[in-house]
Amino acid sequence: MKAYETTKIRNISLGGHSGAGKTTLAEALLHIHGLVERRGTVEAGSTQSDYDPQEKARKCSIHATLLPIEHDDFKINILDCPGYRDFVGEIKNAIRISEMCLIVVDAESGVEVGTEFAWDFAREYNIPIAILVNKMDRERADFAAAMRHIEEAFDAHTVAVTLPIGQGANFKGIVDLLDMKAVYDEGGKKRVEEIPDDMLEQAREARRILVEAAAEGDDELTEHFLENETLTEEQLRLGLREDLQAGRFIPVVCCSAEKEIGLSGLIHFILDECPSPDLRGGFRAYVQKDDPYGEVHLRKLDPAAPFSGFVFKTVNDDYAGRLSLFKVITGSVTGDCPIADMRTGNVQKAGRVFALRGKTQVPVERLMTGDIGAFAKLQDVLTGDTLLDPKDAATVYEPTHMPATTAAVSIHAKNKNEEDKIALALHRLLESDPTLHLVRDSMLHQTVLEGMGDTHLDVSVDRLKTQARIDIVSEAPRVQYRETIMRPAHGQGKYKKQSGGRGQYGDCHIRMEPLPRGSGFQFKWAVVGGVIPTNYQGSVEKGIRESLTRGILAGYPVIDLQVSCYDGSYHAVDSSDMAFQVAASIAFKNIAPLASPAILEPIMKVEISVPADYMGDILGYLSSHRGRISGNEQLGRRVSIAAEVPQGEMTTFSRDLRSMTQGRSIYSAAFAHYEPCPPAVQEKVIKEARIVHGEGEH
Ligand SMILES: Nc1nc2c(ncn2[C@@H]2O[C@H](COP(=O)(O)OP(=O)(O)O)[C@@H](O)[C@H]2O)c(=O)[nH]1
Ligand SMILES: [Mg+2]
Repeated sequence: MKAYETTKIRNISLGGHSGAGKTTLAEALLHIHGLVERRGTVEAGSTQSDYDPQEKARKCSIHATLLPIEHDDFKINILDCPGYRDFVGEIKNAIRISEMCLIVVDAESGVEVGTEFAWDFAREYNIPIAILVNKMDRERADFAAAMRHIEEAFDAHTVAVTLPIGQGANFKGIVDLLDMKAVYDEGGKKRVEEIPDDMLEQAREARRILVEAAAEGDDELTEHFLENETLTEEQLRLGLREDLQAGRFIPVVCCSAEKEIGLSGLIHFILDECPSPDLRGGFRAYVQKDDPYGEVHLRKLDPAAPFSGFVFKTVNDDYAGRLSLFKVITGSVTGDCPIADMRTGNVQKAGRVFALRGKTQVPVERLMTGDIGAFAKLQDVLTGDTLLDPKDAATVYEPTHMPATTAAVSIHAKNKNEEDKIALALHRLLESDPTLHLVRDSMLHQTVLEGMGDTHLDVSVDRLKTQARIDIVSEAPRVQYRETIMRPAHGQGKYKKQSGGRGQYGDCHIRMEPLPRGSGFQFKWAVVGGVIPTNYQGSVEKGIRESLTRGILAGYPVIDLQVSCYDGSYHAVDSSDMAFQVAASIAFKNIAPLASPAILEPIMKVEISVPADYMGDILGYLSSHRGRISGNEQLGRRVSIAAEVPQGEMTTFSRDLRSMTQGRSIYSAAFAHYEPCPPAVQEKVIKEARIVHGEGEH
């Protein structure tokens, strides 16, 4: 593939709800450009975009896939995104590096949850939004209704750029309002005609609205429009592009991806109105001063500057090896360039640079500013990294913001001897997915994988199984309970052994007292008159601390208490560090049961955002899961509910919430504090702990 100048590049992300037809559209665009001989389908798992075995099996997109198309003198980089919020890592990065997010909407269903978050992600990074109403061939397709729906849902001003000729089974083509022609796509051949008579009036009115909208944002254009009641073609294009970039209105086009109707109108719109990368405001980079990760500015996409790039995706599998997908932010790059990674400080030769089309590696001479491609086998490069020409070592691009994890699963090898095979596969998995986090919980003998939802974790565990080639068991993680005492108690612990040779002697009296929540542990040395020499203070404390980790009732760490040692005795010859440690732990074992030990459960602070209609269901669910509502707030059509919920009640939270709200919920959960649990829960925890610890100690 030849090198494309920045002004000839268009980067489009396809966002929107799962099932809206993004992948089908991408495939259709490849097809009409002769890039696939036979068009694949999502159902058969034969598209260029959904090439991953899991995408084929699940019949939906999991990855953002790069699919470049060459059209006339232009290169259009399509980024086909998944539609499920679980894959937010892929979606956000792809939208962020594009210059326009084309949100695909199903002509029958209108705005759905996936439409909403694609919108939010694009807005967060100031990426221009356009809407494509797809499936115009469907029986109940209604272009005007879809436009109204979008206006209402987003309180946005929409303007049609193409109009459908016929709807449903009669959908034959589109009116391209940019040049006022009727365009019929037939088997990849486009036929341009005059607008049919019965649509002329409607088309003129739509064109008038389009021109008026284009004239609005710019004084010079407004003036010209008021004088002449129209704009020149050049002014129209300029005005529309500026409006699109400023978000003043949302252009809407229509098509049937399945029937390949309306695609040339879409391409015309992309080439004319989507900003080329040099027209973008810039790419978020840290200002390099005292705090190198503080303030952020927009760095212009400047072809004259030395090379810099942003890694938005890492592929790490047996088939492709390691690929770092990146966007060129400044300058240009070839395989001969030395590359510095700003996170590690490593400098290495780029090696191979290519464009990717799905999984196919397409050789390129050079990637210019704004273009998107991949490096093969760069060492230690991760998603979010900044790659630079070492001469320009002063830029770090800001990694894309990701939401907090909302789901967790504990994993282990079915066969205990294969545990180390998981480790390597896990490492590769975590490297390729910045939205996955690993928590090793040695106390509860569990490895916990945290992610963006149950589907995300499902997919990740499946990948792990394939890569490690072993059987992996995944289950709800065990809850991190704690223990404490509810009232003071005191008593003695004595360790004495005198059977031949040197003996052992330690003796201490301790008092245990509860402390307020959040205090942790305090040790106090209150021995007077040297009944225990102070050099054994550390030994007593150590013995107590060790006992705390072993728990009282169920083996969970004991917190929020003070232990003081106030009396005891020693033996000049037999006393030792060891003997006092043992004596202290004996004391703890004797006294703790007298101090009303109790189990503490972690309470999570949860924030849930759902469409207002679901509020009643959510409140009901929370109260049946021992949740306490601390507030709710109406924000547009959604409500945000704040609550405190015991973590033990949240094992199926993500799944339940999704099914209650048809996936329209977003939530975050973070640890807040510990609280004693109700007696019934305490009993259950103690019973379960016997099983766990019996297993763990084997
Ligand atoms: N009738 C009709 N079906 C379509 C159209 N576009 C996509 N589909 C179907 O909608 C389903 C979901 O499409 P897909 O491309 O996977 O959607 P994505 O999740 O947005 O990528 C598939 O069964 C497609 O065949 C269209 O224009 N018309
Ligand atoms: Mg898809």
